[in-house]
Amino acid sequence: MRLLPSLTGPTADEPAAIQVAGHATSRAQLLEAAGAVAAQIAGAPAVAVHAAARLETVIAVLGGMLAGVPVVPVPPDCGPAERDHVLRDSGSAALLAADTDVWPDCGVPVVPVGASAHTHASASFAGPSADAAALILYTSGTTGAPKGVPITADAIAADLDALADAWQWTADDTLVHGLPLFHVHGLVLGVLGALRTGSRLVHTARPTASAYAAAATATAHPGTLFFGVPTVWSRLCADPGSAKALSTARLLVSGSAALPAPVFAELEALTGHRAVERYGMTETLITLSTRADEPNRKPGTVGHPIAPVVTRLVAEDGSLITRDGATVGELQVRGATVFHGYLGRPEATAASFTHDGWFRTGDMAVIEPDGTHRIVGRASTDLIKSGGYRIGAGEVENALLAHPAVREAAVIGAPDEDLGQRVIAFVVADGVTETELIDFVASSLSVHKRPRSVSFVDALPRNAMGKVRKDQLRH
Ligand code: MCA
Ligand code: AMP
Repeated sequence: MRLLPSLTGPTADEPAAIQVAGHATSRAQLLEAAGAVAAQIAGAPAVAVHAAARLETVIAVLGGMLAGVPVVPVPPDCGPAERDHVLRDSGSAALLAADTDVWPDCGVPVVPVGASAHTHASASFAGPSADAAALILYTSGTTGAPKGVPITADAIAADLDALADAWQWTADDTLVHGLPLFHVHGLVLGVLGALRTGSRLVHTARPTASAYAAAATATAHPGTLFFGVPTVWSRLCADPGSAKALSTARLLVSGSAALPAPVFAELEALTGHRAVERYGMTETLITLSTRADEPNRKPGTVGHPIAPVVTRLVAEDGSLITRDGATVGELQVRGATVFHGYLGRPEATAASFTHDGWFRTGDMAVIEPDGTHRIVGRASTDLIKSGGYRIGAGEVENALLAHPAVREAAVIGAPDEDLGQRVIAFVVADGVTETELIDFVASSLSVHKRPRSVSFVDALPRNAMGKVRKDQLRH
């Protein structure tokens, strides 16, 4: 497949080149198993994948891509409300899963995926065409249900090649991470990145400190390149014995949320590494990064735009902000890694691009005179980042309002040492407990979207127009 040349490249037969949650395979066997999947789904308009952290998920994603069918990874812990929305909205004709008993009521046929399937069919599939959607990833907005983001093979290739250059990422690396396989970080960078560069992959199932330490000290092919969200790095620092094991690594890379400066410093003290920090979005892939060949990487900076991308800062009145290292503006980006629009949402697409074609990230940033970028926060408080997950306040509010005891609901992100932000809810409700409401959200959406606390109030603070004053909500 053009996007993933390492599947048939010189090291394709290396046993155990790809390891996920303790199960190992060669790239050649991965391709064989993916070919068996592709043969079953060829011609489908889109196919969903039950994206558990297991080898079969990688096979299913590759199978869809091999067949040129857009792949829609679905969080394995998501409840019926979120799952049914994603399946319906994406037009998925089938669900690929290791376990056929999963989601028997999901409304589409479940196609089993096996790791040991053999077929010679893979050679007859060309893979995704360069400008068609290879993946459709669902991501939260400030209101409503998650939106589909179609991502082309061209955008993925451009992003991965630029990151390989920035991070000096080669086939000699062993990439280690344990991030979820339904977002850009874990799936595009963490799986397709390894398969494009030809590096080995060790996916640890969960991104725990002990699992990262074990991969760093493995006798065969110890990890050289480690990925994590800031919560992963701060939890690693809380376990100094494990953290020290990563001192033999080549590069630690942080992203998906801001890496706090004290965590950057602690990580350096324990491992000797100044982490590379990079910034991106589902809609744009990774657009900014510090570099491996820039040893004095500073905390709080996300470097320069990667090669296929340009950026600008824009003030509220639409004027351009000069790169003075002080003035904050909205970061806008354009280039080969940026998507072309949300699936079936022309209004949302129109709102997210400027009239002259720049994508409005909604993130506020500062650019130093030398072009170094710093992200200072988000324009809207209704998009919450918790443990690196993007969570829309509106989606959680709607889930709470679906409970018969809840009359009003407001959700915000509160600062949190461990998660960056934690989802907290304020409700007007009778005859229901905090735990019942948390469980209700956890079982209708993905578990990570659940409020960590629910406060019962007599009324929500509102302005004269009736809009909730979220600035007046305090935990
Ligand atoms: C707790 N659990 C519950 C409940 N309470 N389950 C059901 N109902 C409840 N009420 C259980 C869960 O089942 C699960 O159990 C466990 O609690 C999860 O705990 P939680 O505190 O939610 O999470 P965590 O395990 O501590 O997770 C921290 C984490 C995670 C590992 C850092 O947040 C994570 O993986 N984040 C990565 C997000 C990411 O990849 N984002 C990238 C987006 P059990 O353990 O048994 O399963 S892409 C992006 O942002 C861009 C492009 C970029 O720049 O990268
Ligand atoms: P998602 O669409 O889940 O990929 O989330 C994208 C959002 O994550 C961005 O709009 C930022 O708010 C945030 N983000 C990603 N990387 C960073 C970073 N290095 N620093 C600060 N925020 C980040």
